[in-house]
Amino acid sequence: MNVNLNRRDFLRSAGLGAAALGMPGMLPAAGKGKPPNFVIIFLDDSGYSDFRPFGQPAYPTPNVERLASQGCRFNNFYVPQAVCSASRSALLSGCYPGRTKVFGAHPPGARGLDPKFATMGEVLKTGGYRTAVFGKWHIGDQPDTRPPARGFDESCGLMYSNDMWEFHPENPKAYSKFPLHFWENGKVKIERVTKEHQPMLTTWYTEHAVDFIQRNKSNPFLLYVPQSMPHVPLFRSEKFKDKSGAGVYGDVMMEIDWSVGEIAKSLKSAGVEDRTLVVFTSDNGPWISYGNHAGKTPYREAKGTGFDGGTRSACLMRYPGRIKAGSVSKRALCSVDLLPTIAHLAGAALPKNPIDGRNLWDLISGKRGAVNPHEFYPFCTGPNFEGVISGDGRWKLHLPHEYRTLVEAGRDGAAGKYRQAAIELSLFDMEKDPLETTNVIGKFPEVAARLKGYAEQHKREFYS
Ligand SMILES: [Ca+2]
Repeated sequence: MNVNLNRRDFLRSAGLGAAALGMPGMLPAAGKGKPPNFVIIFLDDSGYSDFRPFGQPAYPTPNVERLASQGCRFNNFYVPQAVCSASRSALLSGCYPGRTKVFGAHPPGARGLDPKFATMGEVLKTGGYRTAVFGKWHIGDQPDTRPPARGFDESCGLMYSNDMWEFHPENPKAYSKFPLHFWENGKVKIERVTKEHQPMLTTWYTEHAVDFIQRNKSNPFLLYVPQSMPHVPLFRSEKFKDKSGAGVYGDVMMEIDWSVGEIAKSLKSAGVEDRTLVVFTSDNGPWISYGNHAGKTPYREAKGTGFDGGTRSACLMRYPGRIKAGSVSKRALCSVDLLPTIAHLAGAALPKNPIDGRNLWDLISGKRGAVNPHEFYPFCTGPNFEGVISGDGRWKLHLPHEYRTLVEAGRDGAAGKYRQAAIELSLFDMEKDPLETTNVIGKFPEVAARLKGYAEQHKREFYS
């Protein structure tokens, strides 16, 4: 067999593609039993240190801790851009922002991810899965780009960020033109989301998730829960009001932790816990401009930059019997890899369009000797390509670029102030210097040259 054949080519050449067979889900990679379920809990703007065991926040997060003790904690998980729409479309399409041209955070009414790029929902539906998204979509707000058109059987939530409404702290006039709708299955359920509705978002998404699991225990499913929180404006329901003793942010995180626990309980009571891969992570780092309404990261800078404070997210994966309980991985991986990895586990055919992610199941499951097949991962902010990280996570090269850095944080829901700063061509040794403080380009010119070559290749392919 030609070793250059990818899985899709192989399935096609062997006449075994699920779609070609017309018999979905016939090739579970597990090789035995029913194909696995997938639950992806994707937070919005949560900081790397917001949950134990990644940090030591001043509020309890027992359910996330339990998930960590039952699965693997990935310390070097990256998103290719630390902004909402770009990060979500990378997760759901397996493609870098440079390929899809989904950059930044899209305003209400935006087209979003071009339907020529298949979503994880479409991939798994072809594989015979039931699919649902309960939460914040933000990769398209047109009839052909909302969840029902993009491979999700069931959906509810917001089409964009919960601050894109009449009370936006910096731009209320622009956003008040668009009432913030709450959608359910392709229809507007709440015409204008108010301050009375926002506190219920986490609860509503959770209730839908729990119900979806119970109704789908006998067939394979994909459940995507992109929580609106802890994106500002922060809201929590009555049951968590003043519960944390650590302010509104602490209450919000306790409610998200509760949601994780409810979903875990539902998987257990449905009897599907052992054949479900649960992924828990965030679309990007904390929005530190909001001060006491933002999370925390130990890394440099934060949301909206190409530094690790923006692009490195705390990530947990649990798959009993397949991923070692209580393990820790320092291997680099990226959100674009989840689509092909999940397709592999489901025995579903990859999209027809080219993708950038790779099946990393060997690396994720801790197989001895597994290597990351990526030579590099690119990172960008908005439409600006900013550099690459080596596939082993050791080295990070910043091309010269500008970035925003905090001058003064806001408080209690008010935004703070940024200024523009600039970084020259810089190489960081991420093992010795994960905080990106010391440019070692003079010491490792050959490493820098190799990474610069990758960066030029990526730039030629997607940004010229
Ligand atoms: Ca976000």
